[in-house]
Amino acid sequence: MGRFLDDAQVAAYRHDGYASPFRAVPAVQAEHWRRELERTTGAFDAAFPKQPGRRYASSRMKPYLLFRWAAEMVRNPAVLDAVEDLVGPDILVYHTTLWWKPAGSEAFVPWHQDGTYFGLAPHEHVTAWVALTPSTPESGCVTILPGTQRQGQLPHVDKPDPAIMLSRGQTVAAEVDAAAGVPIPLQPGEFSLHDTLVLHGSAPNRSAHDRIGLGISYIPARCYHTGPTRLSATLVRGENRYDHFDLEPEPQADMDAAAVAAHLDSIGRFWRASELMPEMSLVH
Ligand SMILES: O=C(O)CCC(=O)C(=O)O
Repeated sequence: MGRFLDDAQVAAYRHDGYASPFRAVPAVQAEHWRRELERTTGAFDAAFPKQPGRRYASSRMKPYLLFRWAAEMVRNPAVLDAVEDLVGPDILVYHTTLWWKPAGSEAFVPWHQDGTYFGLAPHEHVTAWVALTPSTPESGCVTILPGTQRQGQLPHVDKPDPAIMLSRGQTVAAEVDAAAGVPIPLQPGEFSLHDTLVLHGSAPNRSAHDRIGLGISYIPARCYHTGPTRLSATLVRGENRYDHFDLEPEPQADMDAAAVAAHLDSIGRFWRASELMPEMSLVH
């Protein structure tokens, strides 16, 4: 018996490849995190400006290594209880992406499977998408193609398009029945869970407000990276009993020197891994 999800919810996740919505924190806490997010990412971007044509350690990747609000989010007890019901008690954060879709933006996410670009085995990774603003069909919420995880890993192609929020425009190469898509709306402080192989994407933001959420990639400690690079991850529950990853430190203060160094080290390992495994993406 689960600690957060009931048997029917676990069964629905296994069958459909997702489960939603669940509450992580009250809306007022989500609003506090959103304000902190805007303050801290602004400060980071000013201190470490993007250098065109060069790789840079974006605060949109693994923000939980830089900022206290994100460190708290990836350790949220309700989210971890739900993830534990799906993958067991030893849980690592492998990756995290800040999905910030500005008001009225054409940015979108094409149909894809997360597992394609993570270089992980077995395919047990779960994404928790935690909303910090309303995420609705109008604002371009995540849309799932239920049951598609049962097709296994599908081929993807790169489709360079500046409006695509994935680093290389990675898109599933198979025929997709978009009409079968199920939008998963969330209110601030709510979260959804989706399987690493379920096809999903999201449309442009047609609303007057930014749509912001944190996509947290949780893995059971038994998962390993299939490439030769030793990657790092954060232990958030249980034990790192398989030692497949070096453990990352928790930031003690926003963007302090140790946090910036740990973030750069972790992202740098991803860069190296992606060079050795070209199918990996840096962002997603
Ligand atoms: O936030 C989005 O629009 C896409 C999210 C996504 O692809 C993911 O969390 O895996």
